[in-house]
Amino acid sequence: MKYLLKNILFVLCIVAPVCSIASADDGYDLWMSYRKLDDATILKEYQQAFSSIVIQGQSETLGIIREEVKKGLDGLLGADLPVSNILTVGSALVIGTPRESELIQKLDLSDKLATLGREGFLIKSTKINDVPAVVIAANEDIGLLYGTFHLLRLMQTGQSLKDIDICSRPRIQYRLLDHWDKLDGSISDERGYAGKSLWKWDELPETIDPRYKDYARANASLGINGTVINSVNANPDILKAEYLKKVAKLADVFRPYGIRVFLSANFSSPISAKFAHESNRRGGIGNLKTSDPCDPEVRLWWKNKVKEIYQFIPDFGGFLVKASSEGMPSPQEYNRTHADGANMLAEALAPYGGIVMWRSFVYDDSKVDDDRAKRAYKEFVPFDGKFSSNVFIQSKNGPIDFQPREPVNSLFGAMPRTPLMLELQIAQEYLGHSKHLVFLAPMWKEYLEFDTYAKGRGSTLASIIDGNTHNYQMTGIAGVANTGDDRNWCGHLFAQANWYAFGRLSWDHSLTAEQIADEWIKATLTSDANAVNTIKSMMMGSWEACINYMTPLGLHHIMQEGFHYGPQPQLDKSGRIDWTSVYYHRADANGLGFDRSSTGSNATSQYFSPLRETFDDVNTCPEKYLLWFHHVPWDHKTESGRTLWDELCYRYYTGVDYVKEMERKWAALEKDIDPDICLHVKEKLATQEKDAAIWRDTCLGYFQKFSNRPVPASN
Ligand code: GCW
Repeated sequence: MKYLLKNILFVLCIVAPVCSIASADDGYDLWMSYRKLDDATILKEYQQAFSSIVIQGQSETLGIIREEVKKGLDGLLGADLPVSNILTVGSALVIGTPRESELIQKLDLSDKLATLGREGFLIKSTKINDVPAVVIAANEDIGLLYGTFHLLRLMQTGQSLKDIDICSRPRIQYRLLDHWDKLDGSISDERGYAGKSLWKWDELPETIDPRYKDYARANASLGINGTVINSVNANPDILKAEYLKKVAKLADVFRPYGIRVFLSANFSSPISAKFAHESNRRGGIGNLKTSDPCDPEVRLWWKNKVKEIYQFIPDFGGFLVKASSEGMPSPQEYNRTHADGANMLAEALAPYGGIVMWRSFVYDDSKVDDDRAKRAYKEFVPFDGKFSSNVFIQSKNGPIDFQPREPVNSLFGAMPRTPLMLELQIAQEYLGHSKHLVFLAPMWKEYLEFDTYAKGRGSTLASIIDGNTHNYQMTGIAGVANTGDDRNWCGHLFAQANWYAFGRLSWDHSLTAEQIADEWIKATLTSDANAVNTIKSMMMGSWEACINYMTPLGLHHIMQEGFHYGPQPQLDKSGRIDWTSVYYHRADANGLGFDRSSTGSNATSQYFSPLRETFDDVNTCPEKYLLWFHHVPWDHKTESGRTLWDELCYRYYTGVDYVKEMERKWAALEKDIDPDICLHVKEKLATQEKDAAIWRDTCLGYFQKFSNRPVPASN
């Protein structure tokens, strides 16, 4: 008996892990696992609507569509649907362009298609030869791919397709992921929190990791159409032929998914290594002594380099450039301007249809202004209208640096003759890395809906970057990627939702954060209505909670230096003040906050009226920006009636309490969620709770030294 028991235990030990591996969800499939739908009514509707799939035409993209639609419908419906190019009896999903598909041509959709551009699509229920059909039509195959993913999304979220009739096209033209990946394969010191780079430079160009295709597929499912594959702190080696060959292989994989490759370029690339400056961010792969953009040899170097790139990558997208920032080389070193530098590159790229994305994230030159928040505006606004037509100025959402909350960068609206491209950060550099659950869609919506008043009421950030306010001829948005080679791509399962949200908003910034959360949860985790609502409620308040336990009421940049994770409100041992927490929070016996009003740095004057006045007056400044724009006395009465000090304490406690609440909510979902995912998130939340309490206690403990008022034990 004892022997038998021992054997049973042995078998259990062997078998149990095997079973759990087989059934485990490791997060690799992202929002595309296509689990069978469990709502019987909707399942029946779909099963009746689709007894076959008909796709006419041949191309690599159509091949991908065949694969995707088969995988998606088979998975969601638990079926094995035939895919062919002939319409038979029953009911069908018919996908095609009028050019390749006579079935689509017959429907005469030309009026609608004329409004959809190259990437748009329509989905419509109709009849073809008396056969009931749902049709996905577009002008180009890439539109069909986007339409296919959209149909699958509608089905994943259980929406009825009866009488469906929708048209969709992106509101923004360039929708990019910016990777801050280094050529040695690391991202960790470039704000990557999910392992190493996806790009295996040492294996390329010979070996093509299958994951490249999955990466492209995930992006295409959201409508992302470009990727900058290397860090803005660009290693000039990326432009050497040996790397271009590798990049070309990635571009080949991404192309049929509608994704173009872009590269970050180091401004001093033309310089010979022997003349390069000391710092490792300085260039040197050419044979010149200078990278002066007005030097004919330098201009020729770039023209030749660009020509070479297009020989490897015929649809190369262009360059992203970080200059005059954090030690990166720049035209200003030769007394040239941002426009001189950007236009030189633009001229080389223009014949091939390439663009330049020149970043406005500059703060190296202390002569410009003492207040870092004012620098981009001061350096770029005078050059409005001076950039070539294929140059974007790419600007971070806020004036400082991807903080938990900032007002919108005053540059937006102030450059009517220069297309501004918005740069968001999907990676949570200042929002708990991949350890904290922080859903960023509400944050991005707050920025997108921020009214700059550039041309009167309604000049929202969204309407600036989609070209409506100033009639920009090019429009663009970029998100700093949060991907890495972790099995689940993003480190935290919930960080996938931020990749998802960025993609969805870049296609249509009018979507609500709730809708995006709802889609992501249903596609990724569960369709159980109660569970969906609970998870949504966790996600929707998670950003505000993070602000509360890190930087409430407009505080900013009080994170650990360098690492940007935990709190560090105090100076480090060096006693240096510039760009430290002390510079930003300015706590003293009188109060807290950075006076950027007209009595201080006057950054408020960079905004349009009436924002300028609203921000300038401590009594009308929105409380969320209070300490961003004002140095506020500890006893100042806030909207709640509490003093500044009491409100600060209240916010820090509220933030931590929210995390505890998320833990409670998550624990109650055990039966609805895959066990591995359940445990993974549970552990992350425990870390978040611990961290949030550290933030609260460190910051309140430190500020108390100035406020001299008691910290309560709880709210
Ligand atoms: O936020 C800061 C980061 C740097 C980054 C820089 C930038 C890529 O701390 O790591 O460098 O911004 O955006 O250029």
